[in-house]
Amino acid sequence: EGKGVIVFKNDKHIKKNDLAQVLLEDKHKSSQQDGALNPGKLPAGEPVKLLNASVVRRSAGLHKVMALDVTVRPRDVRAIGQFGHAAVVPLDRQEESRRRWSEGYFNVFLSEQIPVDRAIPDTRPPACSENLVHDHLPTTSVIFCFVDEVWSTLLRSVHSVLNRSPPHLLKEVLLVDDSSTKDYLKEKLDVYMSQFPKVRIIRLKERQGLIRARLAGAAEAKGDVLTFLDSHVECNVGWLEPLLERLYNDRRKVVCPVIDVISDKDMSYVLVDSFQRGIFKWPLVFGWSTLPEDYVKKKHMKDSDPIRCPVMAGGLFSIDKKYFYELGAYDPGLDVWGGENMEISFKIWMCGGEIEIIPCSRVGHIFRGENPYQFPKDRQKTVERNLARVAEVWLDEYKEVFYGYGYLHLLDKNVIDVGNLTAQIQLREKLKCKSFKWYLDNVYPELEAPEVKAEGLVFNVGTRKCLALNNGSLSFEICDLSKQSQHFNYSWVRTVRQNAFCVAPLGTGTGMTMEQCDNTKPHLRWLHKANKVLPEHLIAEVSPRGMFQRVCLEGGPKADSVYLKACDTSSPFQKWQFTHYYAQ
Ligand code: LR7
Ligand code: MN
Repeated sequence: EGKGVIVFKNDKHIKKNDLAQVLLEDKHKSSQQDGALNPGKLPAGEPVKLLNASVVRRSAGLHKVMALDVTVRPRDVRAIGQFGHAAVVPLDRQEESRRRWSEGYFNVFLSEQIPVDRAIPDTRPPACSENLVHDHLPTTSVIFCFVDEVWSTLLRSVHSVLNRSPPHLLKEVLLVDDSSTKDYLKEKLDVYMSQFPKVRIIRLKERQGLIRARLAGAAEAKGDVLTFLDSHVECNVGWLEPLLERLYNDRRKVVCPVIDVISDKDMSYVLVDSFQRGIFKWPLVFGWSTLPEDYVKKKHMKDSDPIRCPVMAGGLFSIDKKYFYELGAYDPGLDVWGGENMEISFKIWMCGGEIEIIPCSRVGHIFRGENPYQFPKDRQKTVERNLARVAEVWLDEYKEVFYGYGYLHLLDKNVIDVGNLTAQIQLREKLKCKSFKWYLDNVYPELEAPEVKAEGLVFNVGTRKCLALNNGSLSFEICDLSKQSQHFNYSWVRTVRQNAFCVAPLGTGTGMTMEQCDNTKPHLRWLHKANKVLPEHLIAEVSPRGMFQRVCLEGGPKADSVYLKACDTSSPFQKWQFTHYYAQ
């Protein structure tokens, strides 16, 4: 008929025209195979429409995931990149393909050659097509935020949603244009998308960054659930229902598809290993990690079972819209890109929710080496500032671990201004969220997160005596573990402290004093690179009369005194060791 066909893989098929009445029956008969279908010939370049299909539900019940895929039998089987295969640049176009790489930091040339609605391999674990879902699932608004996205990948992203989402569950597709500069994303995009009634374009007058762009999209969304996607993805067969099913059963679950890989070089669609979960390492660096084999065995996990994630990657997830707002959405003070995945992950877990990857839901994403758009301010400074906001609001005493791993400079008040955090801190109180320690103990116990770098007695190699704090002044005593006055911490922010007081250098040749600890004061920081085997210096940076100098803490060979002196690598009186050292 020159139109598309909806293929309900396994058991159901419906010929459609533009206003199909899709009748969902309670039980589908497995005898009705899709083998009898003829997808018909479609005019090249014209996407299959699946819109305006109204749904009549005969009764409540359970049905199999509709593996709705008009691309199971694609229009042009000979097109390059079809079926998710690797595409090859012809010899005479290689120069062009190289030249155009930086338009998107992936193979833009090839992306343009492959069909916008190509078929991709069904990468779901086999059990997924047998899983049952409810009829009355919530609807979703799919939100794509983009800035200067490549035309072909933006289109492919939208087509994959339109073609592979059950129409009755897809409320709308919102395209939030974060003030793109490219001409083709203006009128040309409006015209193209006007053929799809479900697609709406929201234009931001000023560049907001992806975080506030998502907030703008969410504010316009009419669906029950918000589904955020990056603008260079391909949703796979049956991707949506398993996500919505999980939320339907528990609205405090926030669910992510498995993120398959679309190669930036040849655009092939590649499935990723099973049992991957989202984690972070210090200082809040996102990564993937395979669940330990014995954990999988102990829990009798199948490759189709949901996987609990300490943090999400950030770009692809579904969340109940009301719940998103109950959680205070994103911190709107986060700028442009980065850190928002940490913020929302900590918020979800610490305030009563859960994050899961649903292996039956698969979405491919082009991973690229660089951002193809400009950052309004310096990229690194933007990300650092976002992370510092997250650390200040959510990490409690563990924020020192974050700063200690390479972000000490952020503590300096005049280096960055993290902005006002009052609203975020109040939100955390209002929601009665649990502590970061609770999160570490319960959600992510595998993370090494000692609160301090070292602690215990501070032993001096030359004198074989230990530091002690008596009546507010530092002295030197025979080591005695039972004396609390001899216990110090070497913190992640490099202070040597006992309770609220920190050892402060006075200057070369002079003694030491104790000062109220204040992480923003660089003069309280000591460099100390020892471990449980090797004692090392305690180095302070002082600037008497404006002259910057590195000096070392020395234990007096004669009197029981400690003082600062020019560093001497051979002097045992300048070598110190704490009783315990933790992961560096
Ligand atoms: O200023 C901007 N405005 C935007 O609208 C910057 C970006 N964007 C859009 C952009 O066009 C894209 O669609 O936001 C989306 C994400 O930007 P990417 O694709 O440049 O980000 P990414 O894939 O490199 O980075 C990941 O981390 C980001 C941190 O802020 C976001 O959370 C991304 O959504 C996230 N992507 C994923 O989770 C996909 C899997 C990557 C992994 C691991
Ligand atoms: Mn991306």
